Order: sequence, then structure tokens, then C-alpha cells
Amino acid sequence: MKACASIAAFVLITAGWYSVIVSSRGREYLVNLDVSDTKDARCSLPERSPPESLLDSTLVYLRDVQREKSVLLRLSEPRDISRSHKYVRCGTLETLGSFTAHKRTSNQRQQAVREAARSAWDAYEKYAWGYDELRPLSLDGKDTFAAGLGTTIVDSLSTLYVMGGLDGRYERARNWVATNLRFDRIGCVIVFETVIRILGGLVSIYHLSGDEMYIRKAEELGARLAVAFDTPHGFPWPRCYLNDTGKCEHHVTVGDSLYLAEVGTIQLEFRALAYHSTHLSICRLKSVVEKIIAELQTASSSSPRLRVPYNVLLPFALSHTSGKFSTNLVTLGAPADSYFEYLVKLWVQGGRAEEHYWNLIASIIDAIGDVAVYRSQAGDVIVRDIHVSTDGSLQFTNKMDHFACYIPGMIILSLDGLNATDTARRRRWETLAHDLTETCYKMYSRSQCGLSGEHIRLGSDDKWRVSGGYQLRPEALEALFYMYRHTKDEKYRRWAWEIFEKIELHCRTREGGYAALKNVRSRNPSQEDVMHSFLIAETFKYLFLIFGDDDDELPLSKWVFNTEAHPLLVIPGLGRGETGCDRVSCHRAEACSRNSAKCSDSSECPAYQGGRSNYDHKNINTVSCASTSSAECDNDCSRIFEELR
Ligand code: DMJ
Repeated sequence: MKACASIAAFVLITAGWYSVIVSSRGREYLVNLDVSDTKDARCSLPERSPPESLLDSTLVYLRDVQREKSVLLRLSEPRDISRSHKYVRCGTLETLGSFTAHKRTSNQRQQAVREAARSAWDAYEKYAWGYDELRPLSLDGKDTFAAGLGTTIVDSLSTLYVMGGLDGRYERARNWVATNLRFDRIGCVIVFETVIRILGGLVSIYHLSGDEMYIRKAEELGARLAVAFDTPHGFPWPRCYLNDTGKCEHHVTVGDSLYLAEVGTIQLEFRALAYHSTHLSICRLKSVVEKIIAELQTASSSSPRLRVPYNVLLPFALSHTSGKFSTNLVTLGAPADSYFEYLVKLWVQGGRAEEHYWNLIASIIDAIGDVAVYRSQAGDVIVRDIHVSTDGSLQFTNKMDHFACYIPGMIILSLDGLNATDTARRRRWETLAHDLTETCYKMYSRSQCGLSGEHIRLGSDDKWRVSGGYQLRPEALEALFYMYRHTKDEKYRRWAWEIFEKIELHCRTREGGYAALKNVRSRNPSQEDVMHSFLIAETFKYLFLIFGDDDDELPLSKWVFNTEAHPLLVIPGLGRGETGCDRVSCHRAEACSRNSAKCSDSSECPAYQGGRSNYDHKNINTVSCASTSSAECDNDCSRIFEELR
């Protein structure tokens, strides 16, 4: 069994008494908490106080009532919890992060972005409420993914919250989730999209708001998605039914192929969920999704390989049946993109402790600089596709996707892992991030309408050709966001503003929705009848944050954005392998040894939640006790230790 973590306290909040709301197990309690001594915090238990067991080794969200601030704290190592004392000793406090939404801003550019998000949301709410996405020209809704998922609602939650709630719109979205989001009725979904948009959206809004309803919904979704991992090589099925059939399928058109992005872009979300959950089936998913990263490295040995050290650039597709790579094409764009992005984000998420992730991404950045980058005679810098022959020789296609504009952000996040003395490498990486950001900006500034298409190609004459329309995508703005945060160079904000103005000009419809563009090679491009949910989730969020005055607004030291721009807390415990089940088992181990393994009541048996959990429908093993009787609780206690051993 894992040792109970001893927690180093690092506190963002100032010392003193706080009136806080402790959310625990679906209920909220007002507690006074003294955080002056983070190693030995004191709580007073006012009248409507939680039972003492709620203050056990658990993760609680403390919302500072006076200061309207949410702080996710961890209370651990409880001692002397007893009502006979005026104050109880709550244990050690660890601040994971906090967020305060600013309801108003005098910043005009932020105000304009907020207005755009409000308009897009209102059009969705008026014409497409409950559907996945708005059709901004037909003025109706479409279930792009699955009926009942309400993707735009869930995907927008974190943006609405970060923008201050937009006068009741966040509450309406929250109510929809609380009342209507039921996974037992939902048919076939794309696992990757559901993880990044829905699961990521739910865990993120829990981290931002501390509202437990979201983490319970996320747990249910996570438990239903667990069927996807019932596969020989651990690579998830691409499509599964969320309802009780628990059926999974291959993609409709590509046989048993799996894409690199869809197997390598689910880790942040499941890890965060496992940290909060005490359900074994969910806690286990943490190592299941982490193992995929290791499996991918093994699988690469079976495909035509790039020479060491470049073999970290994995091909974009593999066979679900054999678990081996099924193509020799390497691309940093779709459908491989966010696998690379998640390697560094995993390192950040776990408190920058899991070095194997950083080592991988560092080799990848070097390999991109060495073999994937192409510099044209005119000075354009792109990342190109690489075809690897069986004899190891390489051929290139000078094509770059707009998708690949996540790369500058990935590089900026990786810089923190470099040694102070590694100045040459730092300079190389920074230059690469800058050059690619400039290319991403040029994808907009060089197109006739000022917005980017899906890809650019450089012909043998090095001339730049654009294809595809503008799909309201965020990646270039994401690059500008990271570059601005890193350099504070106003140029990046100017570029972002130019792009925003063009979105307003060409994409905004008369009714206030936003439409994608069919092509970008015209000053007056025609609109397409789709408003992707990532417009509000990502494009408007990155724009809003770029123009923010407050450096502490979602600092990159404390938050990591998933690939759908949902901010998740950096959780050092994850780097130490911790899950919610470990916390429960630690507490139970303490309780059992203190009381000669007699879990005589529910306060000594924190996993006990009043009977079987909701997730038994698919025989998913949970840690719930079935009965309060001492003997059964005792057995359960030992069983849990065994399972976690
Ligand atoms: C989003 O859903 C995510 O950013 C994903 O990683 C890639 N595609 C879209 C945005 O372009």
C-alpha cells in the first residue's frame, strides 16, 4: 500500500481566519478555518457543522465567503478531532490553486471578447438549447456527437465562469447540467471528444468553482467510459455507448485504425478525475491511461523507424487489433497533434515531477527542430510531414496544419524543465516557438479575408498555398496567448486583436451566432452552417485571457489547459501517483490500526456512502460498504487494503 502522503504546505491565501464553505459528499457546510499555521490548521465547527468525519483526510473545496474566492485545499493528517474542543485540529493544508472571476472589467478589448461570447451563447441558447451545437445559418441545433450530451453547454462552462458568469448565463448552464445531463440515455459517442470536451469541461469547472455537482457528474461519465479500455493492448476503443449497453465500436470509415491524438489525449482528464474519486474503478483508470503513453513507445519499435534520437516522433495511426503502428507517416498536425501536446502538460499537471514525460517532450522538441522544421527561401518556417521508408530514409511534404499551432505553447511550457545552464537549447526552443507563432499569424494575415484556412502548403517554388475554410479554430490564438504570457511582447496582443476583428467581420451572423467559413481565399467569404463548441470553449477564452490585465488570472504555474482549453489544477499529488482511493485507504489504515480494525461506524469508514454506489450497473467495483455493520465494514476495510496493495 502506498504510504500516506505527507504534504508540504504552500499557501496562496493569507494567514488568518476564513469563513469557508466545505463541500463534501454532496453537501455544503460553513466552517471557520484558521490557516495561520498550515501544518496544524484549526477549524471551529459552528452550529451547522459537518460531522467530524468530513474533516478527515479528504479533499475539500473551501470557498471564502467574504472574498468570493475558491481555494482548493487538501486537509490531511487529522488529529484530535472531537467536538469537546472549541477548535479541532484539521491537519495540514495544501493549497492547490484558486480562481476569482472578475465580473467587470474596464479593459475594452476583454469587454469586446466578452460581448462576442455573450452573443454566441445567446444565439445557441435561443435556437439550439440542449443540442450539441448551433447551426448559425439555419437557426437550429444539431447533435454533432450524441443526443443529450449538450456539448456546447458543457464545453462553455469554464469560459462563462472565467468571464465572470455573464449575468446569469453560467447559472443557466449549470442548471441544465444538474437537471438534464444524464449519461444513461446517451448512445454512441467519440471517446476522445467526450473526454476532452465533456469530462475535461466538468472537472475543470469543478476546479474553478468547487461545486461538487460537477465532480459527481464527471465520476459517472468516467465510470461509463471505463468500458472503452477493455481492450487487448490498453488502447481505448474510439467509439462507445454511454448507456448501459456498454458497447464499443471502431470508427465507421477507417476499419480498426486508431489515431495517435485520440489515444494520447485523454490522460490529463482521467488523472484529475482519479485524484478526486474514491471509486476504485476510476482510480485505476489513472494508471490505465498513463500506461498508454508507455505502450505507444513500445509499439513504435514495430514500425518503420526514424533514426534515434528522432524515433520519438511517432506515426499518426495504429491498428487496434495488433497494437502496432499502421502507417509510416509522421505529422505534428491532425490526427496526431495533441498527443505531443499532452506529454508536456502531463509533466506540468503532476507538479513537474514526472521526469519521463519531460524527457520525452524535450527529445520531441529537439527532433522537430532538427527534422520536421522547414525554412523556406523567403524565411517562412513550417513544421512539415515526414514519410519514413523501411530503409530509414525520409521524404517530406511541406504542408502544415493550422492544428499544429499548438506547438509554440507546448514549447513554452517545456522551457521550465531546462537547466539554467542550458542556454543554447533554451534559445533554440524560444526561437522555434516564436518562428512558428509568426507562421501561424501569417496564416491569417496572408489570406484574403484575414482568417486562416485548415492547411498551408509550400510548393517547389516555396509559394504558400492555403486550403480549407476557417473553422473558428483556436490554435493560433493559443500560440499567441502562451507567447504573450512568456514574453509580454505587445505584438502578440496586436495580432490577436487583428484576428478577433476579422472573426467579428466575417463570422458573426445577423442573429448573433458565429459561422465557420467555407474558404478564406476571398475578401467576402461564404459562411458555413456550423458553430463548433470550441469557439466559446477555446477561441474566445484564449482571446479573453490574452487581453487580461491580471497576471494572476489562471497562472500557468498553477493551472494547465487541456486541449479544449479547460483549465485544470496543477496537482503535485498526481506526480506522486496519488488518487482519491489512496487518501481513503490511508485514512482507513489509520482508523483500522487505531481501533483494532473495527470500523464500527460510518465516521470511521469514509468510503461508506450509505449503500451501493450508482456505478454498480456495470459491475464496476466500488469502495462502498454494503452495510454499516461492524463485521462487514471490517471485511470491506481489509478488502480495500488488499486491492490497493
Ligand atoms: C478542439 O476540439 C481541440 O483543440 C482538439 O485538440 C483539436 N481540435 C479542436 C479545435 O480545433
